Amino acid sequence: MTSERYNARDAEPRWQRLWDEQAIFVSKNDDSRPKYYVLEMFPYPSGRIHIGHVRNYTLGDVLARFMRAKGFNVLHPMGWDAFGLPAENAAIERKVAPKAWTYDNIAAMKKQLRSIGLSLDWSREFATCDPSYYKHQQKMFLDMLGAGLAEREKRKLNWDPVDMTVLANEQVIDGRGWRSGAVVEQREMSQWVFKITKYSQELLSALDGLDRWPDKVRLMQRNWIGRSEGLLVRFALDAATTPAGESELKIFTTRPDTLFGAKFMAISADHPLAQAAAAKNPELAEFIADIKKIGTAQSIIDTAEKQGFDTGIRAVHPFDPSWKLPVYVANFVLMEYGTGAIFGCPAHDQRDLDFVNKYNLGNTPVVCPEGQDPKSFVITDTAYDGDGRMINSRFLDGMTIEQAKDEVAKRLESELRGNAPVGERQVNFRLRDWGISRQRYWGCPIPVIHCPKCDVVPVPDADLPVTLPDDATFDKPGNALDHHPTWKHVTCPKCGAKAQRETDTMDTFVDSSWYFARFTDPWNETAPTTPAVANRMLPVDQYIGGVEHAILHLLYSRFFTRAMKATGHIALDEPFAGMFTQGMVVHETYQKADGTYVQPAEVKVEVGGNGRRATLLTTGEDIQIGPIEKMSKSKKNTVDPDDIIETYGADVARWFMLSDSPPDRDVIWSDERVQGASRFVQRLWRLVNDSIELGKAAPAARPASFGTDATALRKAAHGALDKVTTGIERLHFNVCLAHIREFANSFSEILQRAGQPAPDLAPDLAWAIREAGQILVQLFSPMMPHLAEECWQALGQSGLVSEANWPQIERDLLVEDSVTLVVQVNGKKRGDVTVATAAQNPEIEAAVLALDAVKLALDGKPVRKVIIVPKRIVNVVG
Ligand code: ANZ
Ligand code: ZN
Repeated sequence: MTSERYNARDAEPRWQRLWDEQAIFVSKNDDSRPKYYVLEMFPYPSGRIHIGHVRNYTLGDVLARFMRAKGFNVLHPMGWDAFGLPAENAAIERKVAPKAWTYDNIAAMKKQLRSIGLSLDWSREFATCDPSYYKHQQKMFLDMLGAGLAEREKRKLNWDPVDMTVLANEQVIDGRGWRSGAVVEQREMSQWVFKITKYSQELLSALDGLDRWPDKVRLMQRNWIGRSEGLLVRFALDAATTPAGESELKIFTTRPDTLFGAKFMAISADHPLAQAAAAKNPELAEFIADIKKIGTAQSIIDTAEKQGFDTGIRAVHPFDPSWKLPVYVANFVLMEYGTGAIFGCPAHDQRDLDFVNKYNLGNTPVVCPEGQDPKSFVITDTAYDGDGRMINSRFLDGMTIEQAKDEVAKRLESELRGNAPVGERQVNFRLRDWGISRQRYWGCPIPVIHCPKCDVVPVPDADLPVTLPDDATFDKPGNALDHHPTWKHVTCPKCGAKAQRETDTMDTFVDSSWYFARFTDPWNETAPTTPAVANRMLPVDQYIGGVEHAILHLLYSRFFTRAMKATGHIALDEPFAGMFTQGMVVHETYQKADGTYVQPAEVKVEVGGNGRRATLLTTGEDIQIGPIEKMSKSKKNTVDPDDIIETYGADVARWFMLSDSPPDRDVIWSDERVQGASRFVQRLWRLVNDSIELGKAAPAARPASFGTDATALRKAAHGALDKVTTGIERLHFNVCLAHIREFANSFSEILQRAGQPAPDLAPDLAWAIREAGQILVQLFSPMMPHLAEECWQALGQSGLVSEANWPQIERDLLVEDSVTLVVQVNGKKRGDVTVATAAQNPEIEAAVLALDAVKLALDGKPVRKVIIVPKRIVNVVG
């Protein structure tokens, strides 16, 4: 029996080195076994791995190790999402070059990742800021330009009038520039966009086929794409009221049924009619300038107070020439959606209701909920958007909403004004084309040249990549590429005239929209992918990442895959066959009396009579235990993976991450639980070593038959094997861990019994013990690979457990050979009985009637009937 403790600090680096030397996690593209591609969202090289990464990569690693053991050619690569603003901020604040900062961070984080013991194929590593990566991205941009999937478009941007620079949405804080504090303006500028809207319907429809994606993620994507079926309606304008004789206003509505509840019309500040009216009305012009100041972020627009300005223009109701509606310019109407104009029906739309309540325009309900008396149905502060029957709506009265929608559409479609119908059915999508231009240095340069004669000229393939200059300076606000003295000055590849490079770089979401494809053949220098390889290795079988990327990253990747297909780089539509969103790691917060936060490491938490109490380690002062929140620097409730690994080892960190909650839920970090995991590691180590002692007596050949103890142990082992196997396949890792614990418990009980008095163990039991030891080690090897290797070696196995095949389940051992039935007398429970599974009814009946509890309950009365519900209940009727 071993008295030695398992020493993770010694063992973990040793096994990591060995895995590395033997390159066992490197997958070969010409491997003939079936492939399995596991991918976790690659990290941004911020400088340090955080605990969320540890969880994310551990989840993927368990699956990767398991699938490898199941005989798949597992592709499990890692890289770096390396472009982005923080590197530029570091350059501004700390005077380090973005490139040096980024690669230093990568080196540091790679070292940390290695210490977790992940089974990654590092031979495929790249960073998106490597010119050897973005070169291909530039090529694909040009291919997309050729295919009409990339275009120039005028877009509104946040403009900082003091710093004279464009700002990203996150650089606009409360309507002001983050550095200058100046009120941000909106400016129209030419931007590069990817034509994702060409795929709106397809991206929507294909969601139905993604049955291994979380429903909530699919729903989020559906809402983001936002398909609505509605009606375009041309409202006539009262020409006497329009600024330049305009005669109609086109609106888009999804609720044509509510037309008789209309109280006003509203147009966007950018609508041509608003612009024309403002030209003649300085007050309106001022109003428009005002509402445009709030930035382009949708969230701001959605939450801003509703504001409007009556233009004096009057529109005519399409079903009643005598009915005039005022036309407002309103801050909640966007030019980018529909036609940039609406009719407002306050009774059935909350925004419209807030608006009319502010401007006293009143409301008329036109849909009455079932069971409600139309005469008494009034709307005050809450719009009614539910089902019902039409009221106050002339020829629509009594219809359902659907019937009314259809009736209005039919009438307006067949009514002509000029030569065109007044109404036209239309499908609209919320999804906008993807603006990819960023006025930033640290991104992938957009490979075009602007020539005064030839306009936009693609950079010739031979000149790719367009690389970033290393000597950019960051002492001025704005785009360092633009400031660079020489970089942008080039000659036109077409006509030789003096020309300028595009100084915009691509949105970093572009970088992450195809990295999964590049991993399939990162060595190809001449093309982004090797289609034959990419088509075989893709799609990613299981993608794992945070739900914060559920919309944009996944949608962009789905689009980009289609664009790559259209330009011949790949032959599939959907990049991720399985998607899993993991929960966060959360932790209690600790605050001093003055409200400042302190780190968990600085606090001592004790459990006493009146609950948990915390004090500061240094001074002993009382600390308030706050709510459990997502780990964040500002709340100081973070734990550093390095510290945990240093103190307990990677296996403990991994086990803890997997044990406490289902992987899609948040897990609460708890030191006590981590210590529990640490104790469990030692227990397993002892258990395996004890089993080695006892298993020594085992014969080499499998015994012909097994006694009771041996069979019980084998059932426990194979039962656990069965449950852990299906558990891992379903990513129910916490359940797997519970089964491993349970098996370890029964294993140790049997060992204790077997080991106590009898030194000469029965050969069949010794054999079963040896088998159980091997199964146990293999079961926890995906979760705690270092401990597993150490045990595997101790078991005398040749080779690595990381390379061993998953154990074969013996299905006969899974069959339960006895069942327990509830025994009732006259419907009341009196006990239970355990019988052989194969037992026939007369046998069961006899066993039940022999029970003392049954005899007692019958109290001498004769038995009239015995009803047996197979495998569940026996009811004795007396
Ligand atoms: C009248 C109406 C009555 C509306 C009612 C809604 C409820 P979805 O479903 O998202 O497509 N709308 C149209 N264009 C708009 C724009 N550019 N900016 C802001 N709002 C706009 O939404 C369609 C509805 O949003 C349209 O239907 C329109 O208001 C509004 F009881 O028309 B509705
Ligand atoms: Zn030219």
